[in-house]
Amino acid sequence: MITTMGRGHALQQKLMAVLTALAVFVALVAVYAPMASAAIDISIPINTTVHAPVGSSTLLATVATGDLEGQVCSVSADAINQQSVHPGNDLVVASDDSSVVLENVEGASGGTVHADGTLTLSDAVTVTLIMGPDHVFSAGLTVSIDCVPTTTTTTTTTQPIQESEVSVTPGACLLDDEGQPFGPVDVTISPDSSATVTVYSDAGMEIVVFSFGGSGGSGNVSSGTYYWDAEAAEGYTLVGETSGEFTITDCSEPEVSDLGITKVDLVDPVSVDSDNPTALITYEITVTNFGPSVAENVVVTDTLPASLTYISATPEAGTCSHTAGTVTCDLGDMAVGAEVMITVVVQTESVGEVSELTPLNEVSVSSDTQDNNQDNNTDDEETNIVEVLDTEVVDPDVLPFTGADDDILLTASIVLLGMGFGLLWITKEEDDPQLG
Ligand SMILES: [Ca+2]
Ligand SMILES: [Ca+2]
Ligand SMILES: [Ca+2]
Repeated sequence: MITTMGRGHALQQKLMAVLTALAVFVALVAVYAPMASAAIDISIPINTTVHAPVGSSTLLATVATGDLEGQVCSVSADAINQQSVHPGNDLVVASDDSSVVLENVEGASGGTVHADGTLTLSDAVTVTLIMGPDHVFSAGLTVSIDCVPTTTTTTTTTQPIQESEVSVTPGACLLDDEGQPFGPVDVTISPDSSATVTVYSDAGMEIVVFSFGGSGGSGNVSSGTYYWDAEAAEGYTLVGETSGEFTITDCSEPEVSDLGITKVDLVDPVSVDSDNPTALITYEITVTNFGPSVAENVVVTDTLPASLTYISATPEAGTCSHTAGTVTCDLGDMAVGAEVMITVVVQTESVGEVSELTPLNEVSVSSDTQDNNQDNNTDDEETNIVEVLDTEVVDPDVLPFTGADDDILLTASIVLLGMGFGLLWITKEEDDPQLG
């Protein structure tokens, strides 16, 4: 009996020790109670001795979860044994219906038992001993729980922000069956369903014309100016253009532009002579687009008269070519107000062959864009050619001077006179018989 009573007394002392440990534990709970929803470490010191049947459960500790209630924790639990060795004693760390088991926590003195798991937190976490074959638990150990809440961070940490890109592409103006202008508009959203693109007819009032989600789509709008913006879906951020504007031009009225052309010569007149039998003439041709629209595919044609020989044609923009006395220059598109100069150099005929003393050089301009003012689409230029003769000036009132010397003339006259008399003398003797 004494022994039994002694054992009973000892048991009572141990129970007191457990209660004391629990009191310390409760005090610690107050210290470690969750202060925020971030990760929390719970350290549960257990310094108690339990005698119980094999397989029985003994609650060792209860920890209030406070603000963490309802969270799903990723749990990492460790039990560090500091005292006796009693194989087979397990500790169950549990909350709600979930638990993590630390097996054989007294398997070795100074040993550490580790377990990972997930706890769905109720209002408390409990630590329960499952007694092993020694019937005794007398550990001085610490159970630490590293609880990382997963509920609130699921969407923000496991789904990185993805990129989304949109494009809005208006097509060229078309005419419907009734001749009304409209334009197709293509909207693409990549990846699918990652943004919403809205097209407005008026940016200030945001009068919505159409709106596309998904992968986008196509719509038709009448001629005019439109605005669009894009809003990324949740979990996406927009890259590239996020807003913009576009215009569908009115193609029911043809585009018009007034082109003008002028041609001038740099030197007039030009002269040729035997020393310089030909001369060069330089023309400057200027093309201007007076608007109101862009002039497309502007072409200049310079028709040289037969008396002028092509040397060169140099445009400020575009290209020029020459075939059989016709210079053709392709100037491309010309913006409103644009001006392009072409320098054309030609050669006159050779002196003595000059047939056109005032050749007329004509030039014209045209384009694919309608020009309602044709009066300024052609110009010409006359250039006087002066042929300087190399002969002396002759006065018809003055005889030509031969340059002969007076004395020579006199001598020649005397000689001729003497020869005349000589001939007369010979003739007379042949005719007079008395003398013969
Ligand atoms: Ca014109
Ligand atoms: Ca002219
Ligand atoms: Ca002239």
